Amino acid sequence: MERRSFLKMSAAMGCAATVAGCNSSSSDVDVVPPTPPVTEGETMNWSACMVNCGSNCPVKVFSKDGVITRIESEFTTSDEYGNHDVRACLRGRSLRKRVYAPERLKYPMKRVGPRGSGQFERISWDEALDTVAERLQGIIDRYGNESLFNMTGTGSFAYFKGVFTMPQRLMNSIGGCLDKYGVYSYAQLLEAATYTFGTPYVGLQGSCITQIENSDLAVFIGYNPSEIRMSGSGISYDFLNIKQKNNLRTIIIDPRYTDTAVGKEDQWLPIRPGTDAALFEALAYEWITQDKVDQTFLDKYCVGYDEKTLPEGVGYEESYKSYILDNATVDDLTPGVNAKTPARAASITGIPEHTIIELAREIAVAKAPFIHLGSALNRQAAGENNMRAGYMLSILLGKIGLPGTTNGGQSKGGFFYVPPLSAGTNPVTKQISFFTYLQAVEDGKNMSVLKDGVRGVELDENGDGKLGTDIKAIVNWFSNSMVNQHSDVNKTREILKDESKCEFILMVDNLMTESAKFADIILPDTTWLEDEELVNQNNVAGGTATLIQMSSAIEPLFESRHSYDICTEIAKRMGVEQAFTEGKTKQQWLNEMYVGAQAANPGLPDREVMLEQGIYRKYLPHGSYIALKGFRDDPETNRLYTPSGKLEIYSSRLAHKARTWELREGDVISALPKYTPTWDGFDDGETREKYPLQLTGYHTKGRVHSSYHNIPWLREVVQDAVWMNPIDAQARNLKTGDLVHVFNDRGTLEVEVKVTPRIMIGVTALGQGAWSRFEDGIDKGGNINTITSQRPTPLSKGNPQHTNRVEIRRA
Ligand SMILES: Nc1nc2c(c(=O)[nH]1)N[C@H]1C(S)=C(S)[C@@H](COP(=O)(O)OP(=O)(O)OC[C@H]3O[C@@H](n4cnc5c(=O)[nH]c(N)nc54)[C@H](O)[C@@H]3O)O[C@H]1N2
Ligand SMILES: Nc1nc2c(c(=O)[nH]1)N[C@H]1C(S)=C(S)[C@@H](COP(=O)(O)OP(=O)(O)OC[C@H]3O[C@@H](n4cnc5c(=O)[nH]c(N)nc54)[C@H](O)[C@@H]3O)O[C@H]1N2
Ligand code: SF4
Ligand SMILES: [Mo]
Repeated sequence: MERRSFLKMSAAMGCAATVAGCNSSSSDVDVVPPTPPVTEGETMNWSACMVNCGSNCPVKVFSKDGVITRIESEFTTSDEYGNHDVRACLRGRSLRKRVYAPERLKYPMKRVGPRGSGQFERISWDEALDTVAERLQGIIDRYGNESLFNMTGTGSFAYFKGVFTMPQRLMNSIGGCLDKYGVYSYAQLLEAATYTFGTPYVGLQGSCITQIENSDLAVFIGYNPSEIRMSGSGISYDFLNIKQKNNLRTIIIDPRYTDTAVGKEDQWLPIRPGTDAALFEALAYEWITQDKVDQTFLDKYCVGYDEKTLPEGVGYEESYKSYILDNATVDDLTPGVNAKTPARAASITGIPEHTIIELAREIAVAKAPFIHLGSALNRQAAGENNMRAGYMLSILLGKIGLPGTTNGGQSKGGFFYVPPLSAGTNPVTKQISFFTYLQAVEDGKNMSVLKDGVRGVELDENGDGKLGTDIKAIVNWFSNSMVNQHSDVNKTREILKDESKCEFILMVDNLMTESAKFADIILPDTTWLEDEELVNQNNVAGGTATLIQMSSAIEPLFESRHSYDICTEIAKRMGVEQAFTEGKTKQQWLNEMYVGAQAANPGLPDREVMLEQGIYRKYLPHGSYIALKGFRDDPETNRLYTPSGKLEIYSSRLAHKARTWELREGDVISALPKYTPTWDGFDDGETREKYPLQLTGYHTKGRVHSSYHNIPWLREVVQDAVWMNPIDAQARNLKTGDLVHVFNDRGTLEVEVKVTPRIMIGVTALGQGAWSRFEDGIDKGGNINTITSQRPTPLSKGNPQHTNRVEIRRA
C-alpha cells in the first residue's frame, strides 16, 4: 500500500494521521521514535492490531481521562524503503471504533432462550465461572477429556494471550481435549507440501519476498498481497517498491483483476476458479515437448519425473512425464489423445491456447522466475492437487533454491522470535481435521482413519481405527469459526441448536458475534488496547521485522477481564490452578517472555525503554531467505524429510493412500499431482445446469475475516458486493448497486452486486467474513459461508470454501 493512499484513506476516515515528528534515523536498525505529540492532558501508549493478517502493526493510542481519543500509526523514520515505517492500514486505524463498538460484550452472560436464539441474561462472574467449571467437569466425568474441543480461532496473534497459547494451556491443565490438525488458511497446502517437500512447514516457507530483487519475472497465482498483506511491513509494500525500482515484470493469474494487479501488472490472466492445475499441466506439456525442463535437476533432486527416478516396481506409465504426454513407453514420445495440451487447458481454464503457449515460453526463458502460489488455490475442493501441481512449475525448470526463485510456498519476511507462553502437552492424542468438527459433534464415534482422516487412534490390521467419541463441549477463544467462518452456516446452526449433541458451549470474546449467539455461557475478554503484550509481526509479513511492546492504554471496559485471569479462575475451580499458573502472575509471565525475547534478539533494549520506544524494528534481520537453498546446495547433507530424502513428484505414500482410503464419489487421491475435476467445479455438469455461475471467495481489505466487519467506517470505504461480469449482469438485467440474492441448495444470502469487467465471464466473487444476519431464512448480512459446503477435501479433510456454484437474481 502506497504511503499516499494510506494518508488519503485515513483522512477519509477522519484519522489524525499527521506526519509530525518524522525525523529520520541514519541507520536502518533500532530506530528510537521521537517524543510523540501529546496534547494537554493526553497520554500515549503503544499498542498493536493483532488480527491474523500477518502484520501486527504498531499503533499509538492517545487517551484522556481513561477514554481513547484517537489512534495514530507509526511515523518515525526517513521512510526510505528499508527504513520505512510499519504503518497500520485502514483497519488498524479504526481500532478505537472496535473498542467502543455497540457489539462489545460487557458482562458475563448465560443463555436463557433456545440455543442460537440470542437470548441471554447478565450474571455475575462467580456464577459464570462456577457454571463453566461444573459443566466442563461434568462432561469430562461422563464422556472423558476427548469429548472436549478447543475451537481456537485466529483473532489475537499474540504470544501470551494468543491463539496458540492460553486456551490450549487451560485445556491441557484440565486433562486435555480432542486434538486437531490443519487450519482454515492452509490445510490442503500443508498436506501438499508434506508429500512433495517432506514437511508441512516448507509450504509456508517460500523464499523471502525480497528475493524478487534477484528475479526477472514474478508470477502471482491466486495471490493478492495488495489486499491481504497491506501494512508497512506487509509484502505488498516490498513488492511495490522492488517492482518499481527494477521494473520487474509481473504476471497475475486470478479470476479477478485484483488490487495487486490494477495499474501495476504487466499481464492479467483471468482463470476459472479451481482449474489452475490444468493450466500448470499445459505449461509442463510445453516444457517437456520443447525440451525446456531441467533434466539434470530432475534426475538428481527428484523422484518420479521419468523412468529413471521412479520407486522400484513402478513403471514408466506411472511417471509424471508419461502422465503429461499420455504415452506408454519411454521410447515413444508421441503425445497420446489424453496429453495435457494447451488446447485442453484452454477449454478448462478459459485462458486462450496461444496465451498459455506464450506464458510457457516466457517463464521458461526467465533467468529467475519467482512463482508464488497463493493459498486461495488450496481452499478449493481439490486443493491438495492444485498445490502439488503448482509446485511442479519451479521443480520442472529447476528454478528452486536459487537467488530470485521460490518453491511456490507462502513468501516469508523478516522476523524476530518471541518465546511464547507454553501451551504444555495435550494428554489426548486423538486428532480430527479441524474442518470436521461438526461431523464429530454429530457422529464422532464412527469417524475413522481411512474414511475421515482421524489420527492418533489405535489401528486394526487394515490400518483403520475409529475415533470412538463425540464432541460434547466446545470452548471458543479468539474465534468466530464455530459458525460464521465455517462452511454452510445453515447446517452448522441446525447441528449446534441440538443440545443433546453438543451439551455445552463456552464463548470468550470481545464482541457479540454470530458464533457467540450459540454459546451457553459468554465471557467478556479485554481488548488488545486494554492489554499489555510483547508481539511481533508473524513471518508471512514483509521484509521489515518488528517487535512491539504494548501497554494498556485504558482500564478494562465494563466487567471485561483478561483471559489469563479467566483461565486462572476456571483452573482454580477445577483444582488445577498450580498447573495452569505455575504460581506466576500475569506480570511475571510477561516479564519472563521479555527476558526470553532479549536472549533471542541481542540488542533488544530493556523493557522500560521499550515501553517508551514502543517499536524495535530492523529490515531483514536474518537476511533474505531462499527456499530450499540448503537442499539445492547439498542434497546429501540436507536431505528432505520425504521417505526418499528428495523432492517427491511421485509419492509412494500417496499411492498407498489412494489404494486404501475410502473416498467419497468423485474425490481423488493420486500418487502424482493431477488436475481433478470436482463437485461444484467448472466442469461439474450436475450443478452447472442449476447453478450456472462459479462463485469464489477472497479476503477483502474491508476486514480481516469477520474482525472489523462491525466498523461502519470500513463498510463505507469498501463496498460489500458480489462481483459480476457485465455480460452475466446483462443476462440477469442487473446493474451495480442492485440488491441480489446469491443462492444454491445450501442457502440464500443478500448483497449488492458490483458489475465490473474486473471479473471473468461466468465467475462471481464475494469477500469473505461478513457477519451473517438471518431474516426469514435469508442471510441479509451477506456471509459467503451461507452457500459454502462442509464437504471436506480428499486428503487433508480441509475446507473447500472457494469452490462454489450459485445462481444470482434480483432480491
Ligand atoms: N485484508 C485482509 N487480509 C488478510 C485476511 C483478511 O481476511 N483480510 N486474511 C489473512 C489470512 S488468515 C489468510 S489465510 C490470507 C489469505 O490469503 P489468500 O488465500 O492468498 O487470499 P484470498 O483472498 O483467499 O485469495 C487470493 C486471490 O486468489 C483469487 N482466487 C480465488 N480462487 C482462485 C483460483 O481458483 N485460482 C486462482 N488463480 N485465483 C483464485 C482471489 O480472487 C484472490 O484475489 O490472507 C490474510 N490477510
Ligand atoms: N468462505 C470462507 N470462509 C473462510 C475463509 C475463506 O477464505 N472463505 N477463510 C478462512 C480462514 S483462512 C481463516 S484464518 C478463518 C478465520 O476465522 P477466525 O479465526 O474465526 O477469525 P475472525 O473471524 O477474525 O474471528 C476472530 C474472533 O476473535 C475475537 N477476538 C479478537 N481479539 C480477542 C481477544 O483479545 N480476546 C478474545 N477472547 N477474543 C478476541 C474477535 O472479536 C473475533 O470474534 O476464516 C476462514 N473462513
Ligand atoms: S489489519 Fe493487518 S495491516 Fe491492517 S493494521 Fe491490522 S495488522 Fe496492520
Ligand atoms: Mo487464514
